[in-house]
Amino acid sequence: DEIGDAAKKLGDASYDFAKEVDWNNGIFLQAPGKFQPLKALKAIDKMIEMGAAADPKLLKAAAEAHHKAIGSISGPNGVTSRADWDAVNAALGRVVASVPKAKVMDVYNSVKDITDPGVPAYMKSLVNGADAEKAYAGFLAFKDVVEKNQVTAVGAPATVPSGDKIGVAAKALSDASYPFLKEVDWLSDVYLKPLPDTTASKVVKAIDKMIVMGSQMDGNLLKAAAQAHHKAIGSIDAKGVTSAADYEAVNAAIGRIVASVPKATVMDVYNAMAAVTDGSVPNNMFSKVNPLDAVAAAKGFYTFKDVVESVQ
Ligand code: CLA
Ligand code: PID
Ligand code: PID
Ligand code: PID
Ligand code: PID
Ligand code: PID
Ligand code: PID
Repeated sequence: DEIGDAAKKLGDASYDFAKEVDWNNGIFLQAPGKFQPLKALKAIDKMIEMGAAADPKLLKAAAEAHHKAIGSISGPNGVTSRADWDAVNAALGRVVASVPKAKVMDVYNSVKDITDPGVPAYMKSLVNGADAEKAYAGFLAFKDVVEKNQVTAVGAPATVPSGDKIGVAAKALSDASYPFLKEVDWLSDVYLKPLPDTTASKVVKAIDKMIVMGSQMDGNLLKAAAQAHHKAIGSIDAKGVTSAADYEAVNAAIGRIVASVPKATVMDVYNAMAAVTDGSVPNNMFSKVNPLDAVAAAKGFYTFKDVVESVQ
């Protein structure tokens, strides 16, 4: 297709730059400017809306392309192969073309709102400047091809199941865990701290397991889960906590996407995350809330998972 052909040209223009970026740099975990969690959540919300509007088949293909690209990472900078670089660009171009232009510009503008204007120039200073310019020129040409192939209207929303076993179980889970949820500090910057005693190349392998799980999920249910998160963001209070009803809808939606993949795929994520997460991390989270409420939430979760497993 046209976007695939354009991605090859984009690769010619941008792979030198890709090789020069230090993808393992811990700096990418930092906020791109002042830490403003509620404004950052707005930007994430725009991405969630764009994801919810995207064609599920093309999202799945993009996740598969990322998984393949992680498999060809080499060298100290963590760069993928030229062929996989092109395949990721093509896949993302197709995802972008599957949503109306305004959805994409909403993401761009909201990310710009939380980005210090000095950040792009600083990023450029870490690579060969001429190669960055060449890559950007390639991107500008690529985006014209994407725009030419872009849809003008959002597709149908997801169909949301109701009255299913997971929906019923989500009510009990949410009742058991909402007190705990309200005690978590959602506006903390602790979630942007590096995980102790691990490396970017190890973490990317754990993220790869999530990408694989995402690529196997039912596309309609994933879209529904994104919609539920968008709605939940709309009901947060000053501390970032969503309403009890929206929390319940999120739990139900996540339970359904978990049930849509095999158990082993879920356990691969759990085991890979456990391998890069030092025990001090959950202990630290636990120390900041009422322990009885956390234990009640955990108990609710272990009951919920049996229902999920029963329809998995
Ligand atoms: Mg989420 C999970 C935040 C958008 C899909 N997500 C998580 C949690 C974290 C989070 C709270 C990971 C850390 C953890 O396990 O803590 N998500 C989060 C934010 C946003 C977001 C802030 C931004 C809007 N997510 C989002 C979107 C999607 C997902 C758009 C796609 C639709 N997310 C998704 C999945 C999963 C998460 C599939 C998980 O499996 C993971 C998770 O929650 O695993 C348990 C602990 C979790 C909480 C504090 C949340 C309440 C959880 C339960 C139900 C009760 C608590 C049990 C216990 C006390 C702690 C867990 C024990 C552990 C051994 C499992
Ligand atoms: C400017 C001035 C003009 C010239 C110009 C110009 C530049 C415009 C630009 C630009 C626009 C632009 C847009 C970019 C957009 C990037 C969007 C990224 C989206 C990320 C998402 C992430 C996610 C996920 C995902 C799916 C999940 C949800 C999420 C489901 C259902 C200024 C040059 C024209 C770069 C969507 C993918 C996993 C949140 O206009 O004079 O330069 O760049 O998890 O959804 O699972
Ligand atoms: C524009 C203007 C509007 C019209 C419009 C428009 C277009 C927007 C577009 C577009 C946005 C867009 C985004 C694209 C992004 C491509 C990103 C590619 C990333 C590839 C990576 C590969 C890799 C890896 C990997 C992980 C490794 C690092 C790597 C570690 C730690 C402008 C049309 C709406 C195409 C990251 C995955 C293996 C490098 O908005 O008027 O057209 O395209 O190895 O990580 O090792
Ligand atoms: C300039 C002037 C214009 C021309 C121009 C220009 C240049 C702009 C530039 C540039 C922008 C730019 C941006 C870059 C962005 C790279 C982003 C990389 C992200 C990598 C990540 C990696 C990671 C992980 C991971 C998970 C870990 C955390 C991490 C945990 C818990 C100035 C040329 C347009 C290069 C996210 C995935 C392993 C961090 O605008 O005239 O030149 O470059 O380890 O999670 O550990
Ligand atoms: C233990 C011991 C036994 C008792 C036991 C026990 C506990 C097991 C547990 C547990 C397992 C477990 C699993 C959990 C899994 C969480 C999985 C999260 C996945 C996140 C994803 C994120 C993403 C996306 C997304 C879609 C995108 C891709 C991504 C597309 C196409 C130890 C109690 C049984 C918590 C997939 C969603 C946006 C990457 O076994 O004695 O306690 O928890 O962006 O895909 O867009
Ligand atoms: C298990 C054992 C295997 C069988 C199995 C199994 C099950 C795994 C499961 C499962 C995993 C799982 C995960 C669930 C996660 C739910 C997470 C809910 C999160 C809700 C949030 C709500 C909110 C917001 C929001 C953003 C705000 C904060 C909030 C800020 C900055 C165990 C079946 C495979 C259910 C985060 C979105 C508005 C709080 O593996 O043998 O069954 O379920 O307001 O952000 O303010
Ligand atoms: C313990 C012992 C067992 C019993 C047990 C137990 C407890 C475990 C616990 C617990 C685990 C736990 C985990 C918690 C996790 C919370 C995760 C929250 C994530 C929030 C995010 C928010 C954000 C943003 C956002 C984007 C911004 C950055 C942020 C930028 C660029 C010990 C009870 C099982 C609570 C990610 C989205 C706005 C950070 O196991 O016997 O008790 O709690 O602002 O992006 O700024």
